[in-house]
Amino acid sequence: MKRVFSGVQPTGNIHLGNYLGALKQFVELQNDHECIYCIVDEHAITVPQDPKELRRHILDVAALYLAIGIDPKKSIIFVQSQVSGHAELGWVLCCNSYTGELSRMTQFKAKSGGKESVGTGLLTYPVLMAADILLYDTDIVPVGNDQKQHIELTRDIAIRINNKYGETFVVPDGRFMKAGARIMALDDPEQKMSKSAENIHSRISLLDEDSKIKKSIMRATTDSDGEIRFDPVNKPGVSNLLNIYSALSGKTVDEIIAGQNWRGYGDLKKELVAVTQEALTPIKQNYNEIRESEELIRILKDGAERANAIAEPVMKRVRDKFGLGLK
Ligand code: ATP
Ligand code: LTN
Repeated sequence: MKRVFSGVQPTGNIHLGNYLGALKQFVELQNDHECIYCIVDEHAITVPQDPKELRRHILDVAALYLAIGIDPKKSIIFVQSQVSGHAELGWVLCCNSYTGELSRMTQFKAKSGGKESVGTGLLTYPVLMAADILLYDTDIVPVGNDQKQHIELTRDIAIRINNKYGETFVVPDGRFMKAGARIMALDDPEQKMSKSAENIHSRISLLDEDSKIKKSIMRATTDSDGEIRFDPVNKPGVSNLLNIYSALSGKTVDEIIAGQNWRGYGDLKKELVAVTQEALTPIKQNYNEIRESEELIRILKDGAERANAIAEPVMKRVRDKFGLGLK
């Protein structure tokens, strides 16, 4: 069985972009792959976090993992900082990466742009991500399109070390959804839907009430020609709505357009509201049952043990290849 690894930051507001780009794949993959899903709290602290909130968000994401259908009997779910190999391997990889390649990363440029001082963690963020992946001899990494560059970097670092020290790491592949890989902000379809955007109507969070879902979709930015057509360059707003519809319903964009006698964007938006509400209702119900249960902590502790059992032999291999420590 091929091994799958992915991670989500515990930074609140998990949204439709996260779900359709990444989380939905997590569920699909668990039947015929060995899956490891991480809550990457060490990535979250690359920007300032309130400690109490961070702890809360870790459990929020864990509960969401379960609520969308990740089954802890099939998949490992755990918190990054509970397995020390991530930070340890992160350091080894830092010593084998270059400031030049890291400062070229789009996400780094976006997050550091315009700031007077930039934390080192923001620069080395993708190296820690590479460590997450390589620590488990991962074959497949399901993520959204925005992580493509980081997966490439992970591959480059793995190949570089394999060439220099002999076969050390499995070189992983990214896995991207057809329809959901890049969901755009509802209020500005030139930007990706993001947790941190100020306008709450730019995104739909997985736990949003039906009334909020309706409001956000009905006021989504479109254009003035009134034609329902998939054309991301000239009609990014409408194309984004079609994309979300397609990813949620499993229908192709052509099927959606041909399936009804649409009378305008209002019609499309109303249908999308219904499809979204229907998809999120069971997730919200599951979430509320799971979030307060004692079981959650037990699952995460058990997950960390199972993850560590896979990570430790890989770390030993790395120490041996690099001549670290004692034999
Ligand atoms: P955000 O940009 O919303 O703050 P993020 O990318 O910083 O999110 P994560 O929570 O770690 O942080 O992302 C989890 C997963 O969601 C990643 O695989 C990422 O590629 C994916 N993802 C994030 N935004 C989108 C989007 N708009 N469309 C599709 N996938 C996305
Ligand atoms: N960088 C990712 C989150 C992330 C991740 C990972 C994804 C951290 N470690 C390992 C896949 C595999 C993000 O910002 N979305």
